[in-house]
Amino acid sequence: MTKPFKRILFTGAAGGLGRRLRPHLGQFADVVRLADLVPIADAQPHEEIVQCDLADRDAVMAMCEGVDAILHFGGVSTEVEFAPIMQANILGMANLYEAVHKRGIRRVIFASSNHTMGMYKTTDVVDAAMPPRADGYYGLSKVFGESLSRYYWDRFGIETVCIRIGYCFPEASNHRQLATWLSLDDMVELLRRSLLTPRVGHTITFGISDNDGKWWDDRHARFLAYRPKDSSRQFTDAVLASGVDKSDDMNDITLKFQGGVFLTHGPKYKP
Ligand code: NAI
Ligand code: 15L
Repeated sequence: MTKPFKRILFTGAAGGLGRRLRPHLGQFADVVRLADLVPIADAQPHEEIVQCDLADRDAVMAMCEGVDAILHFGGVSTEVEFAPIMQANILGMANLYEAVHKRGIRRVIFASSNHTMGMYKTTDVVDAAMPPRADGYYGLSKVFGESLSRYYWDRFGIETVCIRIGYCFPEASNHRQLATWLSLDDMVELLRRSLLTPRVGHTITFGISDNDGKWWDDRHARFLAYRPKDSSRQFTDAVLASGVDKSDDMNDITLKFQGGVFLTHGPKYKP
């Protein structure tokens, strides 16, 4: 069977999502190049393995050789101090797009995050045309990634789908995760639509399943025709029975803002 791409690159392959997505990537390309800062074991016949620090410009250039499309999931994935975020998510993103441009790669799927909008309230409904309101350095680094990829589309015609992933873990176990959950199968489907839709330009889409009480309106990415098959509804009873975050105290910043516990990192919030 002919596959859509000859070779795709997946960065962040040793991470939580990378390990779960790995068995699903072979459908997209003859060769899947898996890259990470840390070693990756057990290459399958269709896989190539590259160890690469995104902050190393020459190594990133080499990592991108012979690649037709990139799924960029590598980097710091949570709120920490600025220095490592700057290296992996800001310098790393700049290195990646420089290589994408020089190597003539036409499309990137970027694992952005809901923390680009973490300072919107949980009573707000956010769409992709609304200004980003990051909740920390991590969210800001993803805003940088979205803007950088926009620049490469406007200036050089390189297409990017930025997926603002909600919470892509096996189970939702609190109210926030019920609103933001994304199943693995829906993630794979969103990647498929992002890779195969003929023209995507620069698109921001929200990576969530068909959950109740969603905070995000995906109207600007409707043309991707992503139809989630799963829903966090399957976890609702267990979350309610657990009694977790029962409070509806809107002075609690982790309930008031979409960023949730990420707001408890870094400098204290001042209204
Ligand atoms: P993770 O932290 O488990 O994996 C990230 C991978 O990136 C790690 O294997 C790490 O070694 C690698 N990495 C870190 N710094 C690097 C560097 N300088 N050079 C090369 N590789 C480096 O994160 P996870 O959960 O797998 O997430 C993957 C991507 O999706 C991340 O970009 C994250 O920000 C994004 N995302 C994930 C969500 C989720 O629900 N899992 C939600 C929103 C966004
Ligand atoms: C993210 O951006 C993180 O990468 C992931 O680990 C989760 O914390 C997720 O957001 C979330 O908002 O729950």
